[in-house]
Amino acid sequence: LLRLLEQTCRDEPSELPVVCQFGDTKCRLVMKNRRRVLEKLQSLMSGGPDALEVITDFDHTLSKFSENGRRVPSSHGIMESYPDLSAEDHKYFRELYTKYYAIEICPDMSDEEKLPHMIEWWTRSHDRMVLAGFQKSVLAQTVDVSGVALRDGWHQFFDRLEELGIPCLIFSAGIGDIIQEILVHFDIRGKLIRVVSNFMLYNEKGVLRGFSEPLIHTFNKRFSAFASSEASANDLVGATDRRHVLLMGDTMGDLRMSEGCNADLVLTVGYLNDRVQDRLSGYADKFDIVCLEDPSLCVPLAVIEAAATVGTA
Ligand code: MG7
Repeated sequence: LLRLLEQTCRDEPSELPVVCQFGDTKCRLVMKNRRRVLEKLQSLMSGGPDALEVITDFDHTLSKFSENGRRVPSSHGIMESYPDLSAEDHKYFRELYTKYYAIEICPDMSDEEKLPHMIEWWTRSHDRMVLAGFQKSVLAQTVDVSGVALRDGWHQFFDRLEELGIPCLIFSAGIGDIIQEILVHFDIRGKLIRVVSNFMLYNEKGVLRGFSEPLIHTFNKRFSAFASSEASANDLVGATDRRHVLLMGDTMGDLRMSEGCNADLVLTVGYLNDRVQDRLSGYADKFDIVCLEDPSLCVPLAVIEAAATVGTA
Protein backbone atom coordinates (compact mmCIF):
# COMPACT_ATOMS: atom_id res chain seq x y z
CA LEU A 1 0.00 0.00 0.00
CA LEU A 2 2.78 2.34 0.98
CA ARG A 3 4.71 1.57 -2.19
CA LEU A 4 1.64 2.16 -4.30
CA LEU A 5 1.02 5.47 -2.57
CA GLU A 6 4.58 6.59 -3.06
CA GLN A 7 4.41 5.68 -6.74
CA THR A 8 1.03 7.22 -7.47
CA CYS A 9 1.03 10.16 -5.09
CA ARG A 10 0.19 13.39 -6.81
CA ASP A 11 -1.27 16.66 -5.70
CA GLU A 12 -4.43 16.76 -7.77
CA PRO A 13 -7.32 14.69 -6.36
CA SER A 14 -8.29 11.58 -8.30
CA GLU A 15 -11.31 9.33 -8.07
CA LEU A 16 -9.81 6.78 -10.43
CA PRO A 17 -9.46 3.34 -8.87
CA VAL A 18 -5.98 1.87 -8.47
CA VAL A 19 -5.29 -1.82 -8.15
CA CYS A 20 -3.31 -2.86 -5.14
CA GLN A 21 -1.90 -6.36 -4.89
CA PHE A 22 -1.72 -7.98 -1.44
CA GLY A 23 -0.22 -11.46 -1.82
CA ASP A 24 -2.63 -13.26 -4.15
CA THR A 25 -5.42 -10.74 -3.66
CA LYS A 26 -6.02 -7.74 -5.87
CA CYS A 27 -8.07 -4.87 -4.42
CA ARG A 28 -9.49 -1.89 -6.26
CA LEU A 29 -9.05 1.23 -4.17
CA VAL A 30 -9.95 4.85 -4.53
CA MET A 31 -7.83 7.32 -2.58
CA LYS A 32 -8.91 10.71 -3.73
CA ASN A 33 -6.26 12.52 -1.76
CA ARG A 34 -3.25 10.22 -1.90
CA ARG A 35 -0.88 12.69 -0.31
CA ARG A 36 -3.10 12.88 2.76
CA VAL A 37 -3.31 9.07 2.98
CA LEU A 38 0.45 8.81 2.68
CA GLU A 39 0.98 11.38 5.42
CA LYS A 40 -1.48 9.68 7.72
CA LEU A 41 0.13 6.31 7.08
CA GLN A 42 3.55 7.76 7.84
CA SER A 43 2.23 9.18 11.11
CA LEU A 44 0.76 5.79 12.01
CA MET A 45 4.16 4.26 11.31
CA SER A 46 5.97 6.73 13.51
CA GLY A 47 3.47 6.19 16.35
CA GLY A 48 3.71 2.41 16.09
CA PRO A 49 1.21 -0.17 17.34
CA ASP A 50 1.17 1.21 20.89
CA ALA A 51 -0.46 4.43 19.66
CA LEU A 52 -3.06 2.67 17.52
CA GLU A 53 -6.64 1.62 18.14
CA VAL A 54 -9.14 0.12 15.68
CA ILE A 55 -12.73 1.38 15.73
CA THR A 56 -14.86 -0.63 13.37
CA ASP A 57 -18.43 -1.20 12.33
CA PHE A 58 -19.53 -4.84 12.23
CA ASP A 59 -22.30 -5.62 9.70
CA HIS A 60 -20.95 -5.65 6.13
CA THR A 61 -17.64 -4.17 7.33
CA LEU A 62 -16.12 -7.00 9.36
CA SER A 63 -18.73 -9.32 7.93
CA LYS A 64 -18.97 -9.76 4.18
CA PHE A 65 -21.65 -8.07 2.14
CA SER A 66 -22.23 -11.04 -0.10
CA GLU A 67 -20.84 -14.46 -0.77
CA ASN A 68 -21.46 -16.69 -3.79
CA GLY A 69 -24.02 -14.19 -5.03
CA ARG A 70 -26.01 -14.35 -1.80
CA ARG A 71 -26.37 -11.41 0.58
CA VAL A 72 -24.72 -12.12 3.96
CA PRO A 73 -27.20 -11.42 6.78
CA SER A 74 -26.68 -8.54 9.20
CA SER A 75 -27.03 -9.10 12.95
CA HIS A 76 -30.67 -7.98 12.80
CA GLY A 77 -31.13 -10.23 9.76
CA ILE A 78 -29.79 -13.18 11.78
CA MET A 79 -32.26 -12.41 14.58
CA GLU A 80 -34.99 -12.50 11.96
CA SER A 81 -34.02 -16.03 11.00
CA TYR A 82 -34.98 -17.14 14.52
CA PRO A 83 -36.68 -20.52 13.91
CA ASP A 84 -39.82 -19.84 15.99
CA LEU A 85 -40.93 -16.74 14.10
CA SER A 86 -44.38 -16.98 12.50
CA ALA A 87 -45.18 -16.10 8.90
CA GLU A 88 -46.77 -12.87 10.18
CA ASP A 89 -43.60 -11.98 12.06
CA HIS A 90 -41.54 -12.49 8.90
CA LYS A 91 -43.95 -10.32 6.94
CA TYR A 92 -43.81 -7.66 9.62
CA PHE A 93 -40.00 -7.52 9.65
CA ARG A 94 -39.87 -7.48 5.86
CA GLU A 95 -42.29 -4.56 5.73
CA LEU A 96 -40.32 -2.66 8.36
CA TYR A 97 -37.14 -3.21 6.38
CA THR A 98 -38.64 -2.10 3.09
CA LYS A 99 -40.09 1.05 4.60
CA TYR A 100 -37.23 2.18 6.81
CA TYR A 101 -34.17 1.06 4.87
CA ALA A 102 -35.34 3.31 2.03
CA ILE A 103 -35.38 6.20 4.52
CA GLU A 104 -32.00 5.26 6.04
CA ILE A 105 -30.23 5.54 2.69
CA CYS A 106 -32.40 8.27 1.13
CA PRO A 107 -30.08 10.90 -0.36
CA ASP A 108 -32.76 13.62 -0.21
CA MET A 109 -33.37 13.60 3.54
CA SER A 110 -31.17 15.12 6.23
CA ASP A 111 -29.99 13.12 9.25
CA GLU A 112 -32.34 15.18 11.43
CA GLU A 113 -35.29 14.23 9.24
CA LYS A 114 -34.29 10.58 9.31
CA LEU A 115 -33.68 10.39 13.04
CA PRO A 116 -37.28 9.87 14.31
CA HIS A 117 -37.85 7.22 11.64
CA MET A 118 -34.73 5.33 12.66
CA ILE A 119 -35.69 5.37 16.33
CA GLU A 120 -39.12 4.10 15.27
CA TRP A 121 -37.60 1.29 13.18
CA TRP A 122 -35.29 0.03 15.90
CA THR A 123 -38.01 0.30 18.54
CA ARG A 124 -40.69 -1.49 16.49
CA SER A 125 -38.28 -4.20 15.43
CA HIS A 126 -37.00 -4.80 18.97
CA ASP A 127 -40.54 -4.76 20.41
CA ARG A 128 -41.62 -7.40 17.92
CA MET A 129 -38.65 -9.60 18.87
CA VAL A 130 -39.79 -9.38 22.50
CA LEU A 131 -43.36 -10.31 21.47
CA ALA A 132 -42.03 -13.25 19.47
CA GLY A 133 -40.45 -14.58 22.68
CA PHE A 134 -36.87 -14.92 21.44
CA GLN A 135 -35.09 -17.52 23.58
CA LYS A 136 -31.50 -17.13 24.70
CA SER A 137 -31.02 -20.90 24.35
CA VAL A 138 -31.33 -20.78 20.54
CA LEU A 139 -28.92 -17.87 20.02
CA ALA A 140 -25.84 -19.97 19.24
CA GLN A 141 -27.73 -22.27 16.88
CA THR A 142 -29.37 -19.33 15.10
CA VAL A 143 -25.92 -17.87 14.43
CA ASP A 144 -24.40 -21.23 13.46
CA VAL A 145 -26.94 -21.83 10.67
CA SER A 146 -27.17 -18.20 9.51
CA GLY A 147 -24.47 -18.42 6.86
CA VAL A 148 -22.72 -15.31 8.24
CA ALA A 149 -19.26 -14.85 6.71
CA LEU A 150 -16.41 -12.61 7.80
CA ARG A 151 -14.18 -10.84 5.30
CA ASP A 152 -11.25 -12.86 3.99
CA GLY A 153 -8.21 -12.40 6.17
CA TRP A 154 -10.25 -12.04 9.40
CA HIS A 155 -8.14 -14.66 11.12
CA GLN A 156 -4.90 -12.87 10.45
CA PHE A 157 -6.50 -9.50 11.21
CA PHE A 158 -7.56 -10.48 14.72
CA ASP A 159 -4.34 -12.45 15.34
CA ARG A 160 -2.21 -9.42 14.48
CA LEU A 161 -4.30 -7.10 16.66
CA GLU A 162 -3.82 -9.50 19.55
CA GLU A 163 -0.07 -9.97 18.94
CA LEU A 164 0.51 -6.24 18.66
CA GLY A 165 -1.71 -5.34 21.61
CA ILE A 166 -3.95 -3.10 19.50
CA PRO A 167 -7.41 -2.58 21.03
CA CYS A 168 -10.41 -3.09 18.77
CA LEU A 169 -13.73 -1.43 19.42
CA ILE A 170 -16.57 -2.99 17.45
CA PHE A 171 -19.20 -0.25 17.39
CA SER A 172 -22.50 -1.46 16.02
CA ALA A 173 -26.08 -0.34 15.70
CA GLY A 174 -26.90 -4.02 15.24
CA ILE A 175 -27.32 -6.56 18.03
CA GLY A 176 -24.40 -7.09 20.38
CA ASP A 177 -25.34 -10.61 21.52
CA ILE A 178 -25.41 -11.80 17.91
CA ILE A 179 -22.04 -10.18 17.21
CA GLN A 180 -20.50 -11.76 20.31
CA GLU A 181 -21.91 -15.11 19.28
CA ILE A 182 -20.40 -14.69 15.81
CA LEU A 183 -17.03 -13.99 17.44
CA VAL A 184 -17.42 -17.19 19.47
CA HIS A 185 -18.52 -19.07 16.33
CA PHE A 186 -15.25 -18.06 14.62
CA ASP A 187 -13.25 -18.57 17.82
CA ILE A 188 -12.20 -14.91 18.02
CA ARG A 189 -11.35 -14.27 21.66
CA GLY A 190 -8.99 -11.29 21.70
CA LYS A 191 -8.76 -9.74 25.15
CA LEU A 192 -8.65 -6.24 23.69
CA ILE A 193 -11.85 -6.59 21.67
CA ARG A 194 -14.94 -4.87 23.03
CA VAL A 195 -18.37 -4.73 21.50
CA VAL A 196 -20.53 -1.65 21.98
CA SER A 197 -23.97 -2.30 20.59
CA ASN A 198 -27.56 -3.07 21.51
CA PHE A 199 -27.62 -5.95 23.98
CA MET A 200 -30.55 -8.21 24.73
CA LEU A 201 -32.02 -8.36 28.22
CA TYR A 202 -33.63 -11.61 29.28
CA ASN A 203 -36.05 -12.60 32.03
CA GLU A 204 -35.18 -15.37 34.52
CA LYS A 205 -36.44 -18.00 32.03
CA GLY A 206 -34.03 -16.83 29.35
CA VAL A 207 -36.75 -15.13 27.26
CA LEU A 208 -36.04 -11.75 25.67
CA ARG A 209 -37.66 -8.90 27.61
CA GLY A 210 -35.99 -5.84 26.07
CA PHE A 211 -32.76 -4.19 24.96
CA SER A 212 -30.03 -2.20 26.68
CA GLU A 213 -30.20 1.61 26.94
CA PRO A 214 -29.23 3.88 25.36
CA LEU A 215 -30.44 2.55 22.04
CA ILE A 216 -27.69 2.70 19.42
CA HIS A 217 -28.90 3.39 15.87
CA THR A 218 -27.28 4.61 12.68
CA PHE A 219 -27.37 8.25 13.66
CA ASN A 220 -25.98 8.22 17.19
CA LYS A 221 -23.17 5.74 16.66
CA ARG A 222 -20.38 7.93 18.00
CA PHE A 223 -18.58 8.48 21.29
CA SER A 224 -19.87 12.00 21.70
CA ALA A 225 -23.54 10.96 21.46
CA PHE A 226 -23.27 9.34 24.85
CA ALA A 227 -21.36 12.04 26.65
CA SER A 228 -24.45 13.32 28.44
CA SER A 229 -26.28 10.02 28.81
CA GLU A 230 -26.44 8.21 32.11
CA ALA A 231 -23.65 5.91 31.08
CA SER A 232 -20.88 8.35 30.19
CA ALA A 233 -19.10 8.01 26.88
CA ASN A 234 -16.13 6.45 28.63
CA ASP A 235 -18.21 3.88 30.51
CA LEU A 236 -20.03 2.98 27.36
CA VAL A 237 -17.28 2.78 24.81
CA GLY A 238 -14.35 2.30 27.18
CA ALA A 239 -12.29 5.00 25.50
CA THR A 240 -8.57 4.34 25.54
CA ASP A 241 -5.88 6.97 25.38
CA ARG A 242 -4.61 5.88 21.95
CA ARG A 243 -3.69 8.81 19.72
CA HIS A 244 -4.16 7.05 16.40
CA VAL A 245 -7.29 5.37 15.09
CA LEU A 246 -7.92 3.12 12.14
CA LEU A 247 -11.65 3.53 11.47
CA MET A 248 -13.51 1.03 9.29
CA GLY A 249 -17.07 1.26 8.05
CA ASP A 250 -19.41 0.71 5.14
CA THR A 251 -21.74 3.69 5.49
CA MET A 252 -21.12 7.41 5.66
CA GLY A 253 -22.57 7.43 9.18
CA ASP A 254 -19.68 5.20 10.31
CA LEU A 255 -17.28 8.08 9.71
CA ARG A 256 -18.59 9.71 12.86
CA MET A 257 -17.87 6.74 15.16
CA SER A 258 -14.64 8.26 16.43
CA GLU A 259 -16.20 11.66 17.12
CA GLY A 260 -15.45 12.53 20.72
CA CYS A 261 -12.69 9.96 21.28
CA ASN A 262 -9.20 11.05 22.30
CA ALA A 263 -7.38 10.43 19.00
CA ASP A 264 -5.69 13.18 17.03
CA LEU A 265 -5.31 11.16 13.84
CA VAL A 266 -7.99 8.98 12.24
CA LEU A 267 -7.31 7.02 9.07
CA THR A 268 -10.64 5.99 7.55
CA VAL A 269 -11.23 2.93 5.38
CA GLY A 270 -14.64 2.66 3.72
CA TYR A 271 -16.11 -0.45 2.14
CA LEU A 272 -18.27 0.45 -0.81
CA ASN A 273 -20.22 -2.76 -1.18
CA ASP A 274 -22.88 -1.97 -3.75
CA ARG A 275 -24.28 0.73 -6.03
CA VAL A 276 -20.70 1.82 -6.58
CA GLN A 277 -21.48 4.22 -9.43
CA ASP A 278 -24.02 6.29 -7.48
CA ARG A 279 -22.09 6.43 -4.28
CA LEU A 280 -18.40 6.51 -5.16
CA SER A 281 -18.09 10.24 -5.30
CA GLY A 282 -19.49 10.75 -1.79
CA TYR A 283 -17.35 7.97 -0.35
CA ALA A 284 -14.21 9.20 -2.10
CA ASP A 285 -14.76 12.66 -0.62
CA LYS A 286 -15.11 11.42 2.91
CA PHE A 287 -13.11 8.19 3.37
CA ASP A 288 -9.32 8.26 3.06
CA ILE A 289 -9.33 4.86 1.35
CA VAL A 290 -12.39 3.40 -0.38
CA CYS A 291 -12.36 -0.34 -1.09
CA LEU A 292 -14.53 -1.16 -4.07
CA GLU A 293 -16.56 -4.38 -3.78
CA ASP A 294 -13.71 -5.91 -1.85
CA PRO A 295 -14.47 -9.07 0.16
CA SER A 296 -11.21 -8.92 2.12
CA LEU A 297 -9.57 -7.20 5.07
CA CYS A 298 -6.34 -6.69 3.08
CA VAL A 299 -6.36 -2.89 3.39
CA PRO A 300 -6.92 -2.67 7.17
CA LEU A 301 -4.32 -5.41 7.58
CA ALA A 302 -1.83 -3.45 5.49
CA VAL A 303 -2.42 -0.39 7.67
CA ILE A 304 -1.83 -2.43 10.81
CA GLU A 305 1.34 -3.93 9.32
CA ALA A 306 2.53 -0.44 8.45
CA ALA A 307 2.03 0.66 12.07
CA ALA A 308 3.86 -2.49 13.16
CA THR A 309 6.98 -1.63 11.17
CA VAL A 310 7.90 1.04 13.74
CA GLY A 311 11.64 1.33 14.08
CA THR A 312 12.31 -0.42 10.79
CA ALA A 313 10.63 2.17 8.55
N1 MG7 B 1 -31.23 -2.67 10.52
C1 MG7 B 1 -31.68 -1.91 11.51
N2 MG7 B 1 -32.81 -2.46 12.03
C2 MG7 B 1 -33.06 -3.61 11.35
C3 MG7 B 1 -34.05 -4.60 11.46
O1 MG7 B 1 -34.97 -4.59 12.28
N3 MG7 B 1 -33.94 -5.64 10.57
C4 MG7 B 1 -32.95 -5.72 9.64
N4 MG7 B 1 -32.92 -6.76 8.82
N5 MG7 B 1 -31.99 -4.78 9.55
C5 MG7 B 1 -32.04 -3.74 10.40
O2 MG7 B 1 -26.23 -2.99 11.61
C6 MG7 B 1 -27.00 -1.87 11.49
C7 MG7 B 1 -27.87 -1.92 10.25
O3 MG7 B 1 -28.92 -2.86 10.43
C8 MG7 B 1 -30.05 -2.46 9.68
C9 MG7 B 1 -33.57 -1.94 13.12
C10 MG7 B 1 -29.86 -1.01 9.30
O4 MG7 B 1 -29.74 -0.92 7.89
C11 MG7 B 1 -28.56 -0.62 10.00
O5 MG7 B 1 -27.75 0.24 9.24
